[in-house]
Amino acid sequence: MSGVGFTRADFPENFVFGTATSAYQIEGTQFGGCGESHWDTFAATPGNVERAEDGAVACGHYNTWESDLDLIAKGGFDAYRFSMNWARVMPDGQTINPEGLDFYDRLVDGMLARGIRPYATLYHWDLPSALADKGGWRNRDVASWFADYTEATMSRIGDRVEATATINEPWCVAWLSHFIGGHAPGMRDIRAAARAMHHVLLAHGRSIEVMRGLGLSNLGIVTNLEGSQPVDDRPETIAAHQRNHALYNEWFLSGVFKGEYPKAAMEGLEPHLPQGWQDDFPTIQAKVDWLGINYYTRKRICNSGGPWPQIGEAPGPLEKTSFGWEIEPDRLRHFLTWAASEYSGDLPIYVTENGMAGHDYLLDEKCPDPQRVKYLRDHFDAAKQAIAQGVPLKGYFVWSLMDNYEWAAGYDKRFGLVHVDFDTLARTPKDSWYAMRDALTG
Ligand code: PNW
Repeated sequence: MSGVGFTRADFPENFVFGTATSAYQIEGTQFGGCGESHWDTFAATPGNVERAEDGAVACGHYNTWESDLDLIAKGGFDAYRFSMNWARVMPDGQTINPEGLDFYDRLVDGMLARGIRPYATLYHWDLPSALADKGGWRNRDVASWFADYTEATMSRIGDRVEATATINEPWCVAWLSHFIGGHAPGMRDIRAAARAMHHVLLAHGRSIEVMRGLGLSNLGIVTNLEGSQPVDDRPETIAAHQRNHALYNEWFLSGVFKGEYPKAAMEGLEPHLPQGWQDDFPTIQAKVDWLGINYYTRKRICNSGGPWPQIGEAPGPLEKTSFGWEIEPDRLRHFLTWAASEYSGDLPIYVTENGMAGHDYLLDEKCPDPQRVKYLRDHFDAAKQAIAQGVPLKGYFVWSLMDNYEWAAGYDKRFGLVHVDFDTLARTPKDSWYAMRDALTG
C-alpha cells in the first residue's frame, strides 16, 4: 500500500480531516503588537531551550497566514485547528490589543472563505508575562484571568468558529511545566505543580461557563494521552507506572468527567492541593460537548528510586522518531476506546493532534518523508479500528501543518506536512502533504 493508505470512503460520512498548529509555534511574537509571554522569558534563560531559540519570528505566519491557509485548502483538509496567543490578545494580561483580535478575526474569515472549518484553542501555552509574574497557574486568580480572556476572544470570533477547546494539554501546562521543569515557567516544585494541576481544570471550567453565557456551543478540552508501559512486573515498577498513568492520563479526564482525582496520584499531591479544592468540582465538571485527544507515543516506566512519584524512564525497543519517541500506533486505538468507555461515553471524540518529528530536509526542491507517511498510515488505521469498535470518533487533525517552534527542542524537530526553511521562511510541501492530499481529494 502506498501513500497514507486510506480514502474518505474508509471513514464515516462527515468525518473531519484536519491539520493543526498553535500560535506561539508559528506566528512570530515580534509582529502585531503581541505582548511578552512566559515562553519568551523561559526561552531567554540559558539551558531551557536548544540553542536558546524562541518564537519571536517562528514561521512568520502572522504575515503569511493567507498562503498558509491556501496550503490547508489545497491539501484537501476540511478543518484547521489553530490557537490564539493570549499575550497577543492581551499583551499585559488585561488590556485588549485590538490589532491582536483583528488578526484572529481575519484568520477565521480567511478559513471560511476557503471552505476550511475553524477549530479554535484558547490556551496553547502563551501565558502573558504580567500574569506569570503574579504566580501564573499557581495563583487561583488564573481562572478569572482566563475567563476574561475567553470572553474578550470569543465574543469576537465565537460566532464563526466550528468548535472551541479551552486548554491544550493540561498535563503539559501543569506537570511538565511545574514539576518536571521542561516547559515554561520551568519549575520543579511539587506544591506549584499540585496547584497548577487543579487550577488548570478550574480555569477550563470557568471558561466553559463564560462561553455558555455567550450562547456558544461545541465546546471541549484537549488532553494528551501517553502510553505508560511498565518495564517489568515488580511491584515497585507497577506502582511507578500507576502513578505516571494517574498523573498523565487519568487526572484531567477524571476531574472533568467524574469530579474526582485518581487515588494513585493523590498520595503525593493531596497535601499540596489548594484549600477547598473539593468545592471546585461543580465548575470543573461543566458540561463539555466533545473531547480532544492528542496522541504521539508511549514511554516505558520504571521506578526511579528517587522521591515521590518515583517515575523513571527506560529506553524501549520500538522504532523511534527523530525525537526518540517510540512509535506505537495500536496505543491510539487503545486510548480512544479507553477514553470513551471510562470517561466520555457517547460524546464526540476528536484526535486533535497526531504526528511525528523527522529529520526532514529538501532534496531537489522536494522533501521525502517516508517515515511520516507510514506513521500516518498506521495511525489512521488505528483510528479506523477504534471506530469499528464503536468509538464516536468524529475527526482527526494531523500535527502539524508545517515545521515550527518545537518548544524546548527549538526548530530542529520537524513535525510539519510542509517543510519550512527557517532562514528564508519558504514553504515546501513534503511527500506526506501530497499523500494526504491524494487521500482527501482522490
Ligand atoms: C504537544 N512531553 O506537545 C503539543 O500540543 C504541541 O504543541 C507539540 O508541538 C506537539 O505535541 C509535539 O511535541 C507535547 O514531553 C510536548 O510529554 C511535550 C510532551 C508532550 C506533548
